[in-house]
Parts: sequence; C-alpha cells; structure tokens
Amino acid sequence: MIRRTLPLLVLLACKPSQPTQRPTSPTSPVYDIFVTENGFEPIRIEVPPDREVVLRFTRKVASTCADAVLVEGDPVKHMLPEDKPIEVRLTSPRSGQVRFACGMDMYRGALVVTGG
Ligand SMILES: [Cu+2]
Repeated sequence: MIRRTLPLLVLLACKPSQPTQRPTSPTSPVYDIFVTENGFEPIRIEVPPDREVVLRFTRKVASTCADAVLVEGDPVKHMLPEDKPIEVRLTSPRSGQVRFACGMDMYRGALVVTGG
C-alpha cells in the first residue's frame, strides 16, 4: 500500500499550482477567453512555459468584428460562432508571448509565458 501511494504523492507535489489549472488532471490546462463588446477578455493570459495549453474561445456577442481568431504560429483562422466554445490547442514557447487577434487585427490579446 505504502509503496503504491508514494510515487503518486511525489508526482502531485511536482505539479505547479495554478488557479485555472485542474491540479489532479493530466490534461492540458484550459484558458477561457470570451469575445465581448470590448473584444477579447482577458487580453492577457499567463501560461507556463513549454507546455501544451488549450485556449477556449467563446463569443458572447452577436455583432462583433471578432467572429474569428488568428493565433500566432497557427495558420488556421478559427471561426467563432456565437455561444459555441472553440478550443485551440498549442504548445507555449519557453519564454515571450503568443499573440492572437481577430481577422482584421483590430482586437488583440496575448499569452504571456511566466514562471518555469
Ligand atoms: Cu476585427
């Protein structure tokens, strides 16, 4: 019994504690980004370095320029239907930022790598 639980405890202790992350889940952390009348919210999302993350975009307004999102390094223009969460998966860089913007580059935001 003890032999089996110890390695698990070590694994859990090594996990970074982030508020938006589910600590016991092995899946990638999910970050919610909403499209409102102000554009993308939040416009700045802190992510861990070199880690697969999921950006979940949900458009909450009917009429907006941001009915699609372009993520830096991703050639796909992701359409954002109203009230339908769209997940964009990517691996964060070691440092720096990953920008995202609407199709016309009017509304913008960025993932900012912090910690390590
Ligand atoms: Cu736009």
